[in-house]
Amino acid sequence: TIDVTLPGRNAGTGGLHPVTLTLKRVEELFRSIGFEVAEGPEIESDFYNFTALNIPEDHPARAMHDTFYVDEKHVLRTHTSPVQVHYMQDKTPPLKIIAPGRVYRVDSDATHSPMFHQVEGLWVDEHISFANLKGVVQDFLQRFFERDDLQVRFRPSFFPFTEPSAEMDMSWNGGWLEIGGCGMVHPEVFRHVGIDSEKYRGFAFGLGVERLTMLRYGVNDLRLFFENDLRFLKQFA
Ligand code: TYR
Repeated sequence: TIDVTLPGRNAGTGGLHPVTLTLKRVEELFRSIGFEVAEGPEIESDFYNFTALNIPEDHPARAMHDTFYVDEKHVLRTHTSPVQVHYMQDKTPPLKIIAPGRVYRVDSDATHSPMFHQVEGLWVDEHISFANLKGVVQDFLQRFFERDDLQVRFRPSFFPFTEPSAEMDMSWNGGWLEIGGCGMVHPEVFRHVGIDSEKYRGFAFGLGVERLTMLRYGVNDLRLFFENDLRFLKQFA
């Protein structure tokens, strides 16, 4: 017989993965200052992942990327920067986007995973300068970590698709931590997508999403995000 008066069993509700929580927060913060969210494919042609970003065949920067090849002409994207290329091909400036998503590299240890997430940023308009880049990144990080005193530091660096290029550090526990790369969009990238580099300039940046998540929640091993251990995941739900 069935006792219809018995209380029902609890249906277990799921929770969101900490990386998903970070992505949602990043999108919300950038949306609030006028950025749109763009997406691109995870399997890219060589052209979008490299060539259009001013990384021609035989360029040493290709070796740095530890690329997973799908076939001779296609790769698992090694960064979210190819979304810049798709977006600039499809639209006309002004452009103001972030592009969050999965990226892949042949790499695996406590601080590297073969699949991880980046958020790309791109703002192209007639009078965009490096000062805008600094302002946007600092404002974002201060709001993301809810710390008005958070400082950002830009160190000269090199990326083929930006000139000048910089690495971004933020102040953390009395020291500095690297959180991504950035720079002013290289004229050669504009040329590949048919944007007039005499008229327009832009900045771009790429941030590591797992990195932001580890800092925000005090997680010290990247692998925890991908082991699907409920004892770990339940702490964020
Ligand atoms: N794509 C670079 C990487 O994955 C990060 C980056 C992104 C650097 C945009 C500069 C830039 O403008 O290492």
